[in-house]
Amino acid sequence: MKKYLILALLLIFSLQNFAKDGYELWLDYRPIENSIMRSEADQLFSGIFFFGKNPTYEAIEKELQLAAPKMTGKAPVFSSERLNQTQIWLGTREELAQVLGLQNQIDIRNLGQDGYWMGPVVFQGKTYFTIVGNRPVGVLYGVFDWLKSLQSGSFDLNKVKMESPKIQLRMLNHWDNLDRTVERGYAGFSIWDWHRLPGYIDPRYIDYARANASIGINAVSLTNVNANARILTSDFMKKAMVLADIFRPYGIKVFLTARFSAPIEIGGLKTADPLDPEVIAFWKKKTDEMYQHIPDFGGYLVKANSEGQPGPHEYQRTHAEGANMLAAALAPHGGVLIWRAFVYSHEIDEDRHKQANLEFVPLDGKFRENVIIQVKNGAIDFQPREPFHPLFGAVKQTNLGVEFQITQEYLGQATQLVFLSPMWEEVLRSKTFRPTPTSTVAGIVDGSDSGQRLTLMAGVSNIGTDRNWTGHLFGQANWYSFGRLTWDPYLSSEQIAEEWTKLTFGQNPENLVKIKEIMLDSHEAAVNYMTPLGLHHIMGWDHHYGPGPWVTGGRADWTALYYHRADSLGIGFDRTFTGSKALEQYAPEIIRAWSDSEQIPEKYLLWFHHLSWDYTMKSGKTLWKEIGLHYDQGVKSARKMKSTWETLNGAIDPVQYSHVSQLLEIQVQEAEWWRNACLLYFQSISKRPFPSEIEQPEGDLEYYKSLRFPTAPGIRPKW
Ligand code: BDP
Repeated sequence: MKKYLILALLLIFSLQNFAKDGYELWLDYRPIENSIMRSEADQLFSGIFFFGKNPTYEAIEKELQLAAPKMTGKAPVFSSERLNQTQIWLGTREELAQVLGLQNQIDIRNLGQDGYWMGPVVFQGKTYFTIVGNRPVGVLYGVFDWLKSLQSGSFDLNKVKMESPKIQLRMLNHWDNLDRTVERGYAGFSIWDWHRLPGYIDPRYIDYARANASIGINAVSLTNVNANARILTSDFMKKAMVLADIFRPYGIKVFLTARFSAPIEIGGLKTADPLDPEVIAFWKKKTDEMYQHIPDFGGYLVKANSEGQPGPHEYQRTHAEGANMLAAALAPHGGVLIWRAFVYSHEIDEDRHKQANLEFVPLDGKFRENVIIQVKNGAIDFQPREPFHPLFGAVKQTNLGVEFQITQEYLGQATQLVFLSPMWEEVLRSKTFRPTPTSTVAGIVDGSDSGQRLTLMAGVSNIGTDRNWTGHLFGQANWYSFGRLTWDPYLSSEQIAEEWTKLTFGQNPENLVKIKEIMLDSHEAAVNYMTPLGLHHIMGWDHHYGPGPWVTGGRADWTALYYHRADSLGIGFDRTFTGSKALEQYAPEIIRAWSDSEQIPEKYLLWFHHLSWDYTMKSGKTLWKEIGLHYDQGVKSARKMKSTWETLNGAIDPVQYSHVSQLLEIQVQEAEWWRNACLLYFQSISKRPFPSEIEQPEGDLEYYKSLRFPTAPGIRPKW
């Protein structure tokens, strides 16, 4: 009888889980597959004791109430006394010590503000599974980790696990406008419903906070870096305050983007000069008011003197003078000023690659302690692949954070499956050779090589109002993986892919192998069919979606022709000493290796070298032929991703299957579009015969040039 009951219950759970529309993300708790683990969980959920009371523990309680019935079929039991009925102890070290003097058994003082310890603790002959943090949020992180281990089948009741994040500010940057459009957003509109705030609380806000906390994200900037000063008015502060209140129990701090000209636009002043006393007073007053609403306000994120945004240069002041003025207003409240190094101005007649270093290296040592410079992973702009940004390693006394783009602006937007973790891993592991011979980007960003105390990793969000949050189901993997890397920038993409796949699709080992393979091949595939061998910025210049290697004109002529420099003789951007000399901005070890076309990794070849179409590659083939083969390989890989996915038909949830399957069909077509358009164009310039191994493209160049990409709200650039 009992057996039938269990079977019936399991059936109900599986039906409940049937139509997966993606809303639950990786927190889609399901019946625990392993029966031993299920009974362990069952027992643990039957007696949960909190050593304290606070909003974070309430959030944990709610999470357990949600998870336990889905995982074991039973509601969790919260005990009011800590011994008899209790199986799990949850609390901070201090709370545990007060009551039981346990601090010697569990020493977590080295785990910092957000770390946690989890494992069995024996007390008076009975074992309690214990999750301890230095602060309640550590306990929350531990609980999420524990739930994930149950969900992915890796939980071990007897194992002790200690974790602490390597980066302090683990942050999402929303490029969300106040009218709810999202710059470079492809998953609907902004989830911030400014119109109905502060009165109406969309349940999504809470689910958003849960999802972020479950992967360690602890900071969010709510608004577009192309900022609107209205966000700093009292009305909007009240709205932002509601979000901050919702996020606080989940350990998430709110930041806002500050428009440098706000003193003029909302302050009625004639200037925004950072050294003007009235301007200084405006920002101080604004900031004080902000902290009255949001006592733990994180700080401001600023894009200044870039792509037409206002900044200190209008007043002949430096980035440091601008940043420090805002930082001084934040400092008494413990706030942080994040200043972006993405500075593009068409007034300068220099290789765009060089601008950030030219402007920021001379300011090294001039920024206040609570300023951090947020640097994109590469010097151009979130291209499918970029060598690491030369600012990493070039400054000694400036806090540097890294900015990645989770939204796939240049990587197929929301139609393509591109797992970005391998790209981020490549950047984080890049050797900078400065400040020490073994330094890496990760080591600079986490402070271990640079010694900086304030650390930051930011990711431009890919989240919108789409039911599944990210448009493409696999966009969720990028959000997940960004969060995991902010916690530990040394994690491997393979491990992250494995975790996410288990949480999203379950533990079937065959499915796991296939899905992981698709994910781990996807970035290289996209690079191949879009911009192989160091090519970059050859997309349609306004939408940034499909190919546009023929595009010229526009701002400062920073369009495709400027970047690929293809002519009848050759292709590539010479950034060596015979060209723009951008390579000079890296460490001598890199300059030496990369200025030699034979030594530079081929993946960066045309980023730094202009070479003859007939240049001999490592394979012995000509450059022109290799370009062709790479494009073709990209298409082949996309097709393989699709055919591998097709073998999952019937093996995974049908809704998930069909969603991805349809998008992969589009991805294959788009890969062909990129390959054909780029190769036909480059052939028209190089006048070389089409490599015989490559599929001959359908249609001619004029046909590809005539294709138009429909623009949707939110994807139009600002300028
Ligand atoms: C570029 C985007 C543009 C952003 C800019 C930025 O095309 O929409 O405003 O970056 O990072 O990638 O500020």
